[in-house]
Amino acid sequence: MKKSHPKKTGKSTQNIKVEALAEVTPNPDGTRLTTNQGLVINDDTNSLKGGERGPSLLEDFHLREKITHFDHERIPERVVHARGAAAHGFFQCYKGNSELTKAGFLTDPSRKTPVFVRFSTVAGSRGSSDLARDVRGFAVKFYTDEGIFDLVGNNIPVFFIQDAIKFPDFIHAVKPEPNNEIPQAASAHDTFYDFISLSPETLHMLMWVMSDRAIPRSFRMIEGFGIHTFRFINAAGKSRFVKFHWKPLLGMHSVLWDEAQKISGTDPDFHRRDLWDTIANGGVAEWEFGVQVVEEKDEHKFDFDLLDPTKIIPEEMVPVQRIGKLTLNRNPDNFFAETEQVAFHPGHLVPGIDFTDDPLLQGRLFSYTDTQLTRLGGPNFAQIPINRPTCPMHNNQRDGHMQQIINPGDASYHPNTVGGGCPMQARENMGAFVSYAEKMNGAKVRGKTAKFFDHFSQAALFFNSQSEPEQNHITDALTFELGMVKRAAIVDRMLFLLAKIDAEMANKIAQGLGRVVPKSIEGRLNMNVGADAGKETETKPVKKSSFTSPALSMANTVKDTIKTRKIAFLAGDGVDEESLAAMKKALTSEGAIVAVIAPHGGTIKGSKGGQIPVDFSLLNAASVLFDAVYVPGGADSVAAVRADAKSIHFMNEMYKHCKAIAATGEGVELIRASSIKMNDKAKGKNDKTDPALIVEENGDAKKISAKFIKAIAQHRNWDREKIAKATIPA
Ligand code: HDE
Repeated sequence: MKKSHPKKTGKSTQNIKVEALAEVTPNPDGTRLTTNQGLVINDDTNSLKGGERGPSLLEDFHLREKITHFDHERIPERVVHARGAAAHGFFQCYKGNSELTKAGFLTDPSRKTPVFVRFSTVAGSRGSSDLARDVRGFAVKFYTDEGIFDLVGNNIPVFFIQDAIKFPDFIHAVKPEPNNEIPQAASAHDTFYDFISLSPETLHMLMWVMSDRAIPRSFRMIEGFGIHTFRFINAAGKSRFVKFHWKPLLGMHSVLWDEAQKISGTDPDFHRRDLWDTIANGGVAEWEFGVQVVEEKDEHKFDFDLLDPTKIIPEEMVPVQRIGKLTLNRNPDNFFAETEQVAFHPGHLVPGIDFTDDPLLQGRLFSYTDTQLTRLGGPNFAQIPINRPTCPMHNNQRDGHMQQIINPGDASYHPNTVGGGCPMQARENMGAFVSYAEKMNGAKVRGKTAKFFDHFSQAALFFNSQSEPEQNHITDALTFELGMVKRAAIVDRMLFLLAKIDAEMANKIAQGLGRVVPKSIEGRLNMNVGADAGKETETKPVKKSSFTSPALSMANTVKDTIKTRKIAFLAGDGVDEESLAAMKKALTSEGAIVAVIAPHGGTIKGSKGGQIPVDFSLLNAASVLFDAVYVPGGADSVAAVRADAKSIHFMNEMYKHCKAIAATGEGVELIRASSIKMNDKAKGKNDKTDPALIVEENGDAKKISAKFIKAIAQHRNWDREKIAKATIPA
């Protein structure tokens, strides 16, 4: 039977049926197996030997070629952002923005610019878990008609440090400790907090990294930021400052730390798989592109310096204008060739966009090419298919390792007459990039302006702008992380600094650690004898501001859709078939994905005699991989599910992680059997009504599906957190 190759089916990895995976033929289109020289191979499984039981022969060129290639299959992993996942798609602007910029891809709404986007964690190795508490890289390669534009950003709008010269120190501090390479993909260790506590400029970003943003539900549900202030230049040569934003159409959502840790065990590829499966199943991941624009004349009107990457421009001060949309709709064909070999660079610009003198950005402009030379083996990495511009490319660069271009002709220099003057320079009005003629004057110094030294105002702004559950999560995260730090002096320095951001938060953390917030940190300032000595603000009181920024809280994000949410149905033989089908229809018609989880794999029998396919057995399933759970009725079904105590654990965890839970008919019994406190007269309990706990003992799924959908769209019912902490076992 003719079977198709898995690449062509585009099937997802988790929702895939076993039959579909079996549809692999080693030779789908009749090609012959050959050596790298094109020689057709007759036997790829036996090496050439001197007799059937004799030694392998050196002469076996096929064996040698195959093994040599294998020996060199790995390249150095990225020194940061090693673990990633990527997808192809396109960008389109909503309208012409020619007043702002002359960049073609932002001024011509009819253009669909191809993009390749790579998401990543920062600290972990290639094989680490997706759910590390970490920043997420959000790097976008635009293949524009004017050349490659890379927007190499993160999901947090500020960075830890203000100057590139500190980057190696910072990364050494956060990476596993050098003597034992522990811990992997975790900031909860001494060297990280040693550095943080001695570098108060890191505190604003620390608040973000301790917030829920660092443990996202999905790459598709994170924001993205260019971080640095860039410039837009229009055709008339007018320059404005600009900050870049990506706003996810599904809103921003996160998991709890307890979940993150468990997902790291049950599915360390959770984010990769989520992106892959969404696209493989015909879905898309979408963001709106936003810009905050500041006129040049307003450069100095803020309390912070626009060149300081540890500061945001609050959206309430300068609104984000949404000017286009990014759609990811195609999975890579080959992880190594595309996701691993893609080389981003913040210096890949197109006319209409330019740099500022942000000292972090300036250092990055050197680093990215430098790292690719080692990582991709030489200067010709721009010729790797994923890195090639889609517009014409001609210059006089020649040779080098792995040169792919056969350049004809005898002129490889400029200026020339031998080659007819080609390739020729172009004028600015012919589409050439010309650097913005920014005025520069100043002494050659190592230093920065006074505004760079306020390290606390925006850290406090971020904390004060969070909802109560978000603030609790930050406090818990810091208590957890500092609880892993062994040296008391480091913890004390941290407590002292955190108290400058919010005294109550610091006291709670201190309490959790069994310590008190110190009143001073003797000796700290003396350590800095450089140009910054005595200028840091950590000993000065922080002005408490009443200004908060609602845009900083995830509580205010989009909560109107259940698209691509994964809903678990717990069912066994004898399940109320009608309710199961009705709930499935209601959820899937809103774009959710339903998975039937049963005591055994294969199929289960419905109450009406139907056969219902099982997606996961209880053995393979874990609550943390789903957004919500529904337990349909059917006495036998519920009894079968309940017979495996994992189902009780499943329900308890769903509740503990504040997810939507629904049950109809006998399904309600499974909730009663768990530790969930229900608004349940039968049990004599009458707790506050929980909008995400939806039970209907005497009705079917149709009665409650609308309520269930609404609860799932809310993502979580955080109000439940305290009661769950007190009542649900770990
Ligand atoms: Fe990077 N960064 N970075 N970075 N960065 C790299 O480049 C570096 C910074 C970011 O998916 C490396 O090709 C320095 C800020 C992303 O391939 C390296 C400094 C932001 C990615 C490098 C920074 C980023 C990288 C490692 C301080 C957000 C992954 C491999 C001066 C705006 C790109 C590579 C991908 C990767 C250096 C700071 C984002 C070593 C020196 C700030 C998303 O060149």
